[in-house]
Amino acid sequence: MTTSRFYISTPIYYVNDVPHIGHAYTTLACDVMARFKRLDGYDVMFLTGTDEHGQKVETAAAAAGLDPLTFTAKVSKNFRDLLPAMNISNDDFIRTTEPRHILSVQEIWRRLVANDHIYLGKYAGWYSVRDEAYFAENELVDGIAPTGAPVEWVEEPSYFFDLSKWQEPLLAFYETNPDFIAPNSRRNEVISFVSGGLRDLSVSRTSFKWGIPVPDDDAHIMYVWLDALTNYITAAGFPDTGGETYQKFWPADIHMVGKDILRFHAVYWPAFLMAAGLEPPHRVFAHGWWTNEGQKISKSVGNVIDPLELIDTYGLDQVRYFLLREVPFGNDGDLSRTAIISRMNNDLANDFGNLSQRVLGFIAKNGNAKVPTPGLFSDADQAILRLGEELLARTRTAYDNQAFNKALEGVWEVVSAGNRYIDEQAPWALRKTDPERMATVLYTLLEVIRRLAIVMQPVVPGSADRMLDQLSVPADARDFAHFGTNHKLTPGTDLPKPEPIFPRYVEAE
Ligand code: ME8
Repeated sequence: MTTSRFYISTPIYYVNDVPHIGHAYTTLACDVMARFKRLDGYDVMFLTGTDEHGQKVETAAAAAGLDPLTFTAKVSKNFRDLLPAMNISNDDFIRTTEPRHILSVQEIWRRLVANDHIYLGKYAGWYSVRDEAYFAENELVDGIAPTGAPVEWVEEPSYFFDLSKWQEPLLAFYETNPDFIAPNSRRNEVISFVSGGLRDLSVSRTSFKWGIPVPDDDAHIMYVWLDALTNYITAAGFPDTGGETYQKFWPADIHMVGKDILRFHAVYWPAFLMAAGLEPPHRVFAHGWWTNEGQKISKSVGNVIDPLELIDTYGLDQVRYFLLREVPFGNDGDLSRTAIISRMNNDLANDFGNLSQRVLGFIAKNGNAKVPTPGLFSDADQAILRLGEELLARTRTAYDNQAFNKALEGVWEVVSAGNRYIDEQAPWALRKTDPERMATVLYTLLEVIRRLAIVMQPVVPGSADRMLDQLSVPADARDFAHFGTNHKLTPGTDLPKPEPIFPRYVEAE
């Protein structure tokens, strides 16, 4: 049997600054997706990394008084260090200054030249260093880029990629691959942009040096987006297209990106790949942006959110849960203190945490600290067991659409049903009158909690693990192959002393 594979990537982050909530968010979404697929039996490759060339990084290095190599190594490390702090399970970390990547980008270039898609000309127009993007005169709004970034006039010899010829092939590609761009609203946006016509794209620069040299013409370095996008295929082993990794993992399943960089991924990238005779990825998913207490996040306002500080204040799994639960993935969202505390206290502490703590605490006190032995299951027991059983398939459908909030809403329906069930069945009242029935109710609840903890692993890996520890579920029985009734809890198994898993947020005095 061949295992299915799943390749997911984050954007590679510019090393001009420290990591912020935007970086943490994209990486987290990929992590949750990667963890889900691993638990579901896929062979997963999860890639993240840093984008280290271009004018923006060169300028940041100069401002820090460092040469670009020293500077990029230092800042790239900050991004790498964020990963364990957020419990990110990436399989690879790519830096665009690595030899494997330089080799790969130069090979892509050679193929574009060999296929006659690159020609030498002269660029004269506006450039935004902040966006690392070219803008036409008629795109400017009051003399600045539509993104709000300042632009500078650039006039220099440049190689061009014949993007104008790719309008029809791209539209045909979107048509035959309706799932390529998600969510759907973004797909329409891209189609309408491409339908409006495409201009050839300047793909080299001569006015600065920090980039990958154009093969056979050292006066030019490559445009940073051609360099950066190629990272996804470098990590899949390119140029060795016969290699095992390439054969297995390319084309990628999902490039996760912020909405601001969708055009590069959904227009330029498939055009470059098709022009080089390579397959485009399966899907580009554009997520929305966070505001901070209702305000746009920006360095000049000084309201940039440090993900490490957030984790310090509220806890890692709390932050992971909040970011994925609060807004439909793809929409913009607001990060507010009240909203985080409410999710933390209501959803995690009162609903989910309390369900497991009530049941495990009661068993520890009244059930010899063992998995109870159930009798016959009543209709009510069977109904809640069935809800738990159906949860995986429902969650899988949501994950297949990157609808993380929907997946979590589905989980919480079962959590609420569990809390209602325990109130209705009132095992504490059965302790004296009908201990056998009490055992059946508690066993039913433990089975529901086991299922909840298994499907929650991708979002709150640490907490779900602790919950499964408290249920004495062995480490090798926590993947989705062990979700079913065949792997239900064994009566008589010893249970450790339960500890609360999701603390309430208490305001400091
Ligand atoms: O764009 N909310 O790098 P970058 C959510 N190097 N996401 C946000 C955000 C916010 N407030 N602010 C920024 C680059 N982001 C390129 C990518 S890939 C081949 C090259 C997101 O460091 C933003 O949408 O600027 C983007 O996905 C990422 O954070 C920032 O990436």
